[in-house]
Amino acid sequence: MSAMEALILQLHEIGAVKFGNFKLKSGIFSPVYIDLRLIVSYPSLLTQISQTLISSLPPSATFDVVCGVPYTALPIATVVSVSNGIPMLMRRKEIKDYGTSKAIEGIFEKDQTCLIIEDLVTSGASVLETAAPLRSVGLKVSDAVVLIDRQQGGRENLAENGIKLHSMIKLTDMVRVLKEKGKIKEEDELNLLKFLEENSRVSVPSVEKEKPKPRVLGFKERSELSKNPAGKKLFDIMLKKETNLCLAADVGTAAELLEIAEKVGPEICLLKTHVDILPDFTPDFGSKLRAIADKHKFLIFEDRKFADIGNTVTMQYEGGIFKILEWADIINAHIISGPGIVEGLKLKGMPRGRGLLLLAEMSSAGNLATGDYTAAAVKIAEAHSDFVMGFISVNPASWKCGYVYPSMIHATPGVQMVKGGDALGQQYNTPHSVITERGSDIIIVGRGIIKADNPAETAHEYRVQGWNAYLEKCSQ
Ligand code: S5P
Repeated sequence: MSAMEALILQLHEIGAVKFGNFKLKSGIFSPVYIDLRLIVSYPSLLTQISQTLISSLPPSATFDVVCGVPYTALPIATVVSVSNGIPMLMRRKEIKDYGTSKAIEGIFEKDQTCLIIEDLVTSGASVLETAAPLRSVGLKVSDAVVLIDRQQGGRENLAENGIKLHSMIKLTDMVRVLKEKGKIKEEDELNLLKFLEENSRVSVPSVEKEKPKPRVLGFKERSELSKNPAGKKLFDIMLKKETNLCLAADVGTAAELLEIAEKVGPEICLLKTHVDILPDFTPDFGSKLRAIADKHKFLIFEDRKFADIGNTVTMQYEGGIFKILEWADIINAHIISGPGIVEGLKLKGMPRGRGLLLLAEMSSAGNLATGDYTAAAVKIAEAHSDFVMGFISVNPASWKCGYVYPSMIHATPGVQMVKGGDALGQQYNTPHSVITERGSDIIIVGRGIIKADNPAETAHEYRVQGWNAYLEKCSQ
């Protein structure tokens, strides 16, 4: 008895192949039903299948990595990988909308070739669904190997997409062997041959073809969607002034701050302060800055990074020396203490038309605002979208981008003309990359402008780069 015949008999014995009248996913009735999920319960069979799969490949099918089609072929691919020492990749069926959002997990290099491993092929749609994300990350896919080919068009559909299908067992061979060994009746064999004749080409369902990309909404449409007055105002200012530049005015004194606000004011939509670094802060600082902001039409953002419980932040927001509530249009907060912090700040800020940015991500190396933490910030923002106007974020495209949450504004710190960092963990990206690749809305620039010989001129350059990147994104 050949190895293939022995394998067919074993599959039949464990109940992985059944004859009768079965309704398939596509709605059609089939005289045979194949369920290969069972093989995980038979380790020696799983090993045998994995070894035969690889040894049945022709020498022309060369590859560097293997990838199983989720889910049934994952254990097969794992055994192939482990027993042959070939690195494996995994394709995520559900892509996380936070963290790295990778569709392909594992290490590979561009232009490496990946062999797709599948348990059963009908139309080939599942293989194509796995080939698409592999190809989109730069891998080559030219061959797929399958345990059973149902001979219903998969081979042809895959060939049309540049993938050669290698099958260990064809359905007709399986039926012939089972008939010869007395496992099925002649009637079963005839039924199956008739079925295959009538269903020789199952087409790839159209839903599996590429979906159109969502359109990027402009600031005008997004302003209409914003539920927060400060958020709406900021969208409108950006559009009117044609700037998405925020100056991080981290200068040494209040006097210097008011001076730079006056000079750079025409270039910016937002001015960000850290009032607790100003040794000459006086109670009239807020009204002086407010006057400059009104003159040059920008909003004021106090980067206070509130982090305490709800009750404490209400006092920190309106009281103390700084009386932030009086003069800052926008504040920000960490979510480490939970949603109570937003409720506390909202209590004070909402009646004054203020807005809150949540720190969903940070720009500094090794920060902990990633993954589940970022996702939690999004949840809290959704629950308070009347007060939360957006996020401090670094790579929003990897979790939620403008067209997913068009009402939310994304403002990104860590921006300079060249990529790099400082000695204390700050990490810089360029204006173009922040707005286009990372999917943000506003560039927050500090030392890139304030340490320049001519801050006003330099701010103008950042403004042009940031705005052009926004226009480029909208035209895509
Ligand atoms: O993750 C963050 C969040 C903020 S608000 N990383 C940051 O750098 N910031 C602030 O952005 C930081 O406090 C500083 O005011 C500014 C960046 O300044 P720069 O000089 O590095 O451009």
